Order: sequence, then structure tokens, then C-alpha cells
Amino acid sequence: MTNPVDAAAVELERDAVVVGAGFAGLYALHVLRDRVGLSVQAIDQAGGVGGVWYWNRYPGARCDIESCNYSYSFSAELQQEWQWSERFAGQPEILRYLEHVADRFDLRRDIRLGTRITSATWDSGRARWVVTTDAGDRVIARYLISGAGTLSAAKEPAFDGLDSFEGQVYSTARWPHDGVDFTGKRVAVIGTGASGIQVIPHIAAQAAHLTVFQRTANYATPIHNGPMDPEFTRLIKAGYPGLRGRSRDNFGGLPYDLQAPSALAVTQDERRRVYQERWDQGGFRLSLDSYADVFFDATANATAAEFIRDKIRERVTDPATAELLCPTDHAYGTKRPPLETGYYEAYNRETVDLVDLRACPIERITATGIRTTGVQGADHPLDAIVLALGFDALTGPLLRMGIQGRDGLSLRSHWSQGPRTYLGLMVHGFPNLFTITGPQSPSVFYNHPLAVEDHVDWLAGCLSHQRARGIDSVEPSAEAEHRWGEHTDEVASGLLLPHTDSWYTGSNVPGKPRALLAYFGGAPAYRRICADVAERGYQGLLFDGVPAADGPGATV
Ligand code: NA7
Repeated sequence: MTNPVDAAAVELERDAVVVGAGFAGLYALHVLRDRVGLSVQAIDQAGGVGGVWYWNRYPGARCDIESCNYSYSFSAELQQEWQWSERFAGQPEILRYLEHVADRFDLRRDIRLGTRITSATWDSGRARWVVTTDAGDRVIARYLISGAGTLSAAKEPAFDGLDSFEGQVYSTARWPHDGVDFTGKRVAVIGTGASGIQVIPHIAAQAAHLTVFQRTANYATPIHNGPMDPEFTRLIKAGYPGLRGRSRDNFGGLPYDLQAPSALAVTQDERRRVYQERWDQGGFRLSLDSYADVFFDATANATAAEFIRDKIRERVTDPATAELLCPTDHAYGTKRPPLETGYYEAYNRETVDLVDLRACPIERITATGIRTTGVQGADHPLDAIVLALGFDALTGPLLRMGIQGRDGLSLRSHWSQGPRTYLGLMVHGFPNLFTITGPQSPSVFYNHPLAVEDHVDWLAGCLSHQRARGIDSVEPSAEAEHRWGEHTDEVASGLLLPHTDSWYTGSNVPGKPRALLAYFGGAPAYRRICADVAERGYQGLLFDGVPAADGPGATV
């Protein structure tokens, strides 16, 4: 076996390698370099900063959280100077914001773009990570900080014959920078998750004909986007500290009120009034701000589900199409609820058809289109196919990096039955590896920029603590990791969510082990746990192989 640290091949030594230049990577670079004082190299495969907002450029791409919430809170100046033009910013504006952050905090000089990490190997002898890139060089670093994202590894299409298609194939997760003109084209969209639901109205308005291939109908509800009102902007800016505080005290990191406990404790009229009010407010209000037991109780959930199905039936003219668009095979909120503008109305166009892949699955893609089978199987002639198939969420970005920890242990084999972490942030056997918004942390259940800031701030404290004591390596004990996994499972046990096939559970990717990939204990409880761990001297961690503090690890 060759020594991973071959001095002749080393090009760069840094204290830390940060993976990614999206929300997580940019903030990690800023804090570790400018607050902790480390030398840092950030690396991103993309040609620019922005993470998912660099790649997902399809028409209609938009954040599903209000921009005054889906933004960094760490800099009062940044909050005051940045103007959001819409309530829910579109992809171009979020990308401009992240580019501004990179410039404002002078981050670009330490970001290497257009470079993919091909492997990261822990060298125990030197207590360093050896990170190789597709440029053929290496960076040697004490810490490996992943800001690789949660929804950044696009699912690979596995349709027979895709290569034989003579038209154009596009993926929402890798949209061409110059845009696409579908005028006069016969277009297919495969996939009706959040991405498909955002792009479909735009393609429907432009293409000569659109065929949507739907496997699972979704509970999409209106986003109710609009321009930012100057008075609203003024109020937000005047109240940012309170707003962020309330967000961090909320389960999902949004400044919403406490949900009422039960949809079943009120009359049907009252329930419908609440649902209608949340529907009118838009965003995630309906799912996150109505009744808590919608997430736990199938009967309570059914009341919300039926409310949404009624709305779909009102909006879609053709009753048969409306029924196909009504989800009946999973509970509301057990897939991330897509937010839409004009999605259902798109099906009222004469030029838009819906194909039910449950009744007639795709047999293959031919040179000229898509062939479905089953009773209503048909050949659909096409000029372009848009794939909106989703992501290998949370674990995918980490596993695709080729990470090897102590004694050659690969992360892929350590996670062969699903992710195993401590706090969703560290992994036993992988010293000095930190996974920002990693699996088994609140991540996708917590407003992303705040989740990122919490993790990076905690990490900065942990690294400062170690460095002050001359500690070379940190990793969780096997017991702490085991207990965190048990706790994560226990928190999820009463939920409806694990029973649905979705990217939350990994079941959208063939062969991926089924596990609820994020921690469902909520931001306030999780923040308390992390603070307790630090206050108790980093309980559950091994510093240079020795328990950092007495006790087995995070207690809940
Ligand atoms: P999603 O929500 O995972 O949606 C992917 C869609 O693609 C969904 O409708 C899938 O159907 C469909 N799909 C996936 N594979 C296939 C195959 N092989 N055949 C037919 N249809 C398929 O991903 P999105 O990108 O839309 O959204 C991801 C998140 O990004 C979103 O939640 C927001 O947080 C932002 P299925 O439901 O699996 O039957």
C-alpha cells in the first residue's frame, strides 16, 4: 500500500479543507478562517459559488422558505444592506446573494472552483486528511469540513435507451447556464416533486406540447410569492434579532407560532378555517403551522390531506386528471410538501397531458420519445426530456466523495446499513471530519442557513477548545454514536414520515438503506443538546483517543 502522504505529490497544506461553496461552505470558510484563525481551502466542483443555487437554474427554481428567513443571520450589516426583491426569492437572486457574501467577506481567495474531490483519506500517522482532487493534486489538512449539502447529489437516471434519444435531455439539477428555449417543442417532464412542480408551469407556457410523467402525485400548495413591500422590509430589518431568535426557538427554524396540538380536538369548521387561513398565507404555513398531530396521527393527517385534495379538484378542470393529481398513497407532509404557483392550472391547458406511470410505466426511451407499457401504453414523440428525479439526499454527497477514515475504513461501509453519526456532525472512526447539516442532524427539517450557522458555530467552539489544549484529533466514541442513532430512531418512532417512500428515508434511491436521514427532535431541543455536550467538556468525544469528559455522550 502506498503512503497516502507522499511528500513529493503534496501541493498544499492547510489547517482545514472545506468541501463546497454554498451556504455551509461559505460560512464555514468565514468562521474558521476569520474567527478561529485557521488556514482554510474551500473546494467546489461548480464553476461559481452558490452550491445548489449554482446548479438548480431551471425556470421557476425558487426557495420554499421566505428569504428574510432563508438567509444568514450572523452579520447584522449583511442583513441590513441586502434587499430581497421578492418574498420567496428565485434562484438568480439567491445566487446573487451568495456571490455578494463571498465578495463581502473576501472569501473567494480561498475557494477553488471547478475542482471535484475524488478521495479523502485519514492518515493516522500524521493526524491529517489527504484530499485528492480531479485536478490530480492533493491538499493535506488537519480538519475535513463537509459543506457538501443535503440535496446536491442528483439521482442518476436509469431509463433503458436514454442514450439513444435523439432530442435534448435536461436535468433540473444541472440546468444549462444559457437557459433553454422550448418554443415549438414537444417536451416531457419526468418527476413531480418540488423541482418538477416548479418547472412544469413554465414549460407548459412555452412548449408546443408538454407531457408530464407522474409516478406519485404530490400535495402541492400555493407559495403565494410576491414583491417585497417596502414597509414589510423596513419592519423585518428593524426586527431581525427578534425574528432570528424566534426562528431558533421554533421546531423548523421559522418564526411561526406554536402549532395547536390536535386537528382532532376542534370542529370540522374550525379545522377548515385554520387550513384555509394557512393556505392563504402560503409557504410552509399549512404544513408546519397548523396542527402538530398531522405529523403523528393518520386520522388528523387525513383531514389536511382531504382539504388539499378538494383544492386540487377545484383547480383542475378535467375530473379524471384531477383525480390522478390527488395523492392517496401517502400521508400529507411525509414527503417535503412542494410549493407552487399555477401548477395545477397548467393541466387545464389543451397542450398539457398527464401520464400516470403507475398505470403505464416507462418501458424505455427510444430515439424519438418515451415508450410506456401497460393497458394505456403508448409511444410519446418528443423533442426534449426534462428529468426532475430528485437527489440521493444527505448521505449521497458525503459517500460520493470517497472518504476513508482510520485503518482504511470507508464511510460507505461504515454506513452500509444507514448513517451512523454523533449529533449528525461527526463519525466514529473518522477523526476530524465534520459534516455540516449532516445526516441525523435536524438539517432538512431546520431552516438551512440557521442550521448551518448553528453547526459551524458549535464546530468553531469545539476546534478552539481542542487547539487551546494541543489536541490533534477528535472523534466521537462508538458508544456516543450508537446512543445518538438510538435517540434519532426513538424520536422518529411515532411519526408517519418513516412509512412513506421519499428522499427523507432514502427510499427514493434503489438499493439505499432505509432510514430516516434527519433528526426530527426539532431545532430547540437539538440546540440544547449540542450546547450541553460542549458545556460538559465535549461529552461523547474522544480527544486524541481519550474520552474528553466523563459520561457516555449526549443525553436527552
Ligand atoms: P423529489 O421530491 O425527490 O421528486 C422526484 C420526483 O421524481 C418524484 O416525483 C419521483 O417519483 C420522480 N421519480 C424519481 N425517479 C423516478 C423514476 N425512475 N421514474 C419516474 N419518476 C421518478 O425531488 P425534487 O428535486 O423535486 O425535490 C427535492 C427537494 O429539493 C425538495 O423536496 C425541496 O426541498 C428542494 P416518486 O415520488 O419517487 O414516485
